[in-house]
Amino acid sequence: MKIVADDRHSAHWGKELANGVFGPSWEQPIRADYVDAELSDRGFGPPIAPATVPDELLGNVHSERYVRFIDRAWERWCEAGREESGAALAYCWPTAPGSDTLSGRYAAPDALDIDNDPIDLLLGLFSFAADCSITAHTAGAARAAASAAFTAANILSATPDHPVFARCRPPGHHAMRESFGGYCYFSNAAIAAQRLRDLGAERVAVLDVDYHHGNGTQQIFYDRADVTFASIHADPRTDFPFYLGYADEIGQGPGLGANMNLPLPSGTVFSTWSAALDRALSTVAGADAIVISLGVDTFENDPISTFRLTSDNFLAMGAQLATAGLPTMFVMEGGYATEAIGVNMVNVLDGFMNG
Ligand code: SP5
Ligand code: ZN
Repeated sequence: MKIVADDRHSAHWGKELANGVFGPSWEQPIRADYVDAELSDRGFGPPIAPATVPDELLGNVHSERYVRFIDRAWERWCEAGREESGAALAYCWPTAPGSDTLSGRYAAPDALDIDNDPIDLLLGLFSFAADCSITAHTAGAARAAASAAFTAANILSATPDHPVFARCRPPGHHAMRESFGGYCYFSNAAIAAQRLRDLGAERVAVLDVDYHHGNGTQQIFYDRADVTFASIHADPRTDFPFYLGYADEIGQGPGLGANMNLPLPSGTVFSTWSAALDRALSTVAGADAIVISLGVDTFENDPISTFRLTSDNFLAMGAQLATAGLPTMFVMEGGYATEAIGVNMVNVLDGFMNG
């Protein structure tokens, strides 16, 4: 397996509002260090350095103004005299009943001035959750993660028989077309899927096994038939991101039938989870390539999750994923039991290769 990774993530450590307290995020730099160490210990690598994701691809999967916002947000926050806070967080969102939203007053691509409109207006418009903030080094890290996913897609396209792992940090699957949240800024998996399409794959599948629903990936491809999205996750009635991820979200327009959500209850163990994976695999069958959004926050000791997968279960997960028999790349998503994240993440890759 080929590995794509670099160290530009390391200076990004956001703050999150959790249980009423604004403090260091669960999504911390050491997560990547544990994964890198385990990869090296178990003979994966050495890592390939990413090529730079083109602005055109970022602006296609997201939008030009959103990308500019992510690039400029910290500077705009500092212009407002708030550097000492350490993290830029929204406080007012366009969600109150009757508010104009991105589909209304601000929908036109040039309806906003990213360099002059109030930073609080922009933060509210371009985010959906207070678990996610922007620091001095967020844009650089998010661009590096997107670049790793982009590069992994390039490699997979050139050598489809060789699986690739993009060790992305920050993660991406919650990032929507024009909205950050859930520790995610750019949709790494969507960038990889779009890149695979651009390089000639006619149908791409994204399979999301993170504990949380991949609301961003779903939204980006919701009306498209060329990218199938399937996700196994905690019931959004009980878990983040709460408002998307229900089983009746099946795509729309040309994409009708190309979106599958498999929400599972709190306390789910691997036998149940694995049966859901069989259903997901049946819908991605026939794709030309598959992008797996690999979060290991389904682990029994994850501090923010309730599923009960064991470290051994991740080996079996990898072996089961391999039964799809498709050109496969992985992008790293969540997992917050930091000392176990390396073993759990690499167990999936090991099970995929050797299971
Ligand atoms: C990529 C990814 O996995 N993002 C997850 C973002 C979840 N953020 C909200 C976490 C709230 C956790 N509260 C649970 C308290 C359990 N004691
Ligand atoms: Zn997650």
